[in-house]
Amino acid sequence: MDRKAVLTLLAAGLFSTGAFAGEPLPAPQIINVEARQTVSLDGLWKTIVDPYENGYYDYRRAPLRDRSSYFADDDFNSDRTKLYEYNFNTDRTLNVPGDWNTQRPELYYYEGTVWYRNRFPYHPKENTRTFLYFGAANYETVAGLNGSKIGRHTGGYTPFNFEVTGKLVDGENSLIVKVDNKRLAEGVPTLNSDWWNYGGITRSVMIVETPMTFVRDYFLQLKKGSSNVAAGWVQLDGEQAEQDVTIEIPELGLVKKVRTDASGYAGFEFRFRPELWSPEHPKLYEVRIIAETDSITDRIGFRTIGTKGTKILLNGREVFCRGVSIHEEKPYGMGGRAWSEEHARTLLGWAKELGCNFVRLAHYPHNETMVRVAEEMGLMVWSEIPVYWTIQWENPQTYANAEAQLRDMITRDKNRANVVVWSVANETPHGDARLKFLTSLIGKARDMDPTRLVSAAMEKDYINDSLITVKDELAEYVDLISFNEYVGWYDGTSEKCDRVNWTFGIEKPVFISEFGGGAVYGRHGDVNERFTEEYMEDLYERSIGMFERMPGLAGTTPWVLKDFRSPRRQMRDIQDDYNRKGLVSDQGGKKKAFYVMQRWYGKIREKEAAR
Ligand code: GCB
Repeated sequence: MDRKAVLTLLAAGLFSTGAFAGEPLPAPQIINVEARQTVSLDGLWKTIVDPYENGYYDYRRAPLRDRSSYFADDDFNSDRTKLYEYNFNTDRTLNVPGDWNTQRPELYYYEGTVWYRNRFPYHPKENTRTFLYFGAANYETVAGLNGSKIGRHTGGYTPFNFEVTGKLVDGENSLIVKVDNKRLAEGVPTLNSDWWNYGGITRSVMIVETPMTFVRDYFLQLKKGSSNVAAGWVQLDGEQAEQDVTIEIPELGLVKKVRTDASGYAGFEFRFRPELWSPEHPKLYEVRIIAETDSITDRIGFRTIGTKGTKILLNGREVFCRGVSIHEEKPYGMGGRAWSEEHARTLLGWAKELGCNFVRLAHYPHNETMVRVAEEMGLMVWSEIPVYWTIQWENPQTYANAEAQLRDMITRDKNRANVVVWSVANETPHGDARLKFLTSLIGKARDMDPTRLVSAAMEKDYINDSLITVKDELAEYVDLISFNEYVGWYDGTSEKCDRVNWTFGIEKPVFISEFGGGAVYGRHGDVNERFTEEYMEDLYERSIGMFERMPGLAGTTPWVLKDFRSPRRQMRDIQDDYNRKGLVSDQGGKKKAFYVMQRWYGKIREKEAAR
């Protein structure tokens, strides 16, 4: 079956991207939900740990009917003559949002199904549509409401919403969510990665209430190449598709009127003179989108991003991306997936302290708060999907899954001025099937959003012992020659940085998406001894020396801001399940290399200011 046929089936909900089939797919994503009328379902949920999926399949492994499955949310106490082998009421709780691995010691390595239940009161309102919105749940989710399944979603890091209009009852409602984080060969990411496979409902859950026809989505950014023309569109959802819609930016006295068509869509362009968003001046404007039946407010910034030769241009001026890579993990040894504003402010605060104007949010879309806080703090963002290492390049379902994650990432964050790079992959192996897969994703990203740069973290290749390049065929299709470098850690020892040189065949900005090495905070020793702060410090110093000889270098995002959990890192007393390449330890201690990087970024900033 070709890709188009699969996508058609997917769109029709007839094809499963994951382990489950038959349940409806989510409704199109509603953006900017925080600005809407919502009912939070966060808090303590009852849970059942179900490694054999007893609540979903019968003993012949056939899916159970809803009324016999755990979606029924039966209450043993209501009829003790009936045979039940589960009871949410007497089982234990987990916090939502939150990964399960760090909430209960026996779930530390757990990969499988956990059932979540929330019984909550609700009073349906007249003329109101309701959606059940998940910020994210890792990896495969099936949700059921008041005894019946309502839908399924695949992918651990993007938001999804099911329409539940007419399905919420007046009074107590039962919401059951089956979350399964089993790694899958055909999954995105696939079986192996270098981060913890945190399972669970890892981001907030809410009921979103909207008018019968509402503003589901909109795009408003500067038109590519222009600093005084905005281009965008609005998309209404509902029966009253044709409406007058006004876009207002009160601070600029701007009012633009459009009329949506029979599909609820209207494109627009207008001239204006906004103050531009930049790391030094992260200006955001209140924007109102007012339809006849609905209105929504956002805070939006305007800036241009582009490249010219080997330079990255922000608002038409050359900028060096002083970045750092970040995993979405809580700071200060709290453990687990980060999700709150406080987590975001701490992690991004460290990036600011390092001297950053840029962060690479690796290796999957982070929570929306992270992106919004970064925008407010003046940090440009590289955002990526978990197409990592060895995805099944030939599998059309894997492609459809990756593309859906890309679509949902772009849908959610396309109005954020700080997002400047969409990245489609990390360290993927050369080959025809992979090239086809990734160029299709690049095409999709450019179709959805022509205003930003598109890239992927590639790998380096040796021309000879002392000359390195990037030979990846993908370099032709992306805007940046970005690659993970690692001379002196996976490739020789630190001194090698002094001996090698770089050359690039294509004239594009060079971007080091990763480099670095590991050290245990407070572990001291000889510069040649791995895992000491001295080795790491020396490696950073020599890497910087090498970067200063690198033609066309336009940015770096060292690996990584903070030590993060990974089951690949097994050496006791040194790694203890942590990747130790953090500039900051898991407990928040700054390693010597942090200050090396901080000094270098300080120098670059001074040079730029003097220009
Ligand atoms: C890489 C990967 C990153 C790993 C890192 C490492 O190249 O992109 O996910 O964590 O190396 O520490 O090995």
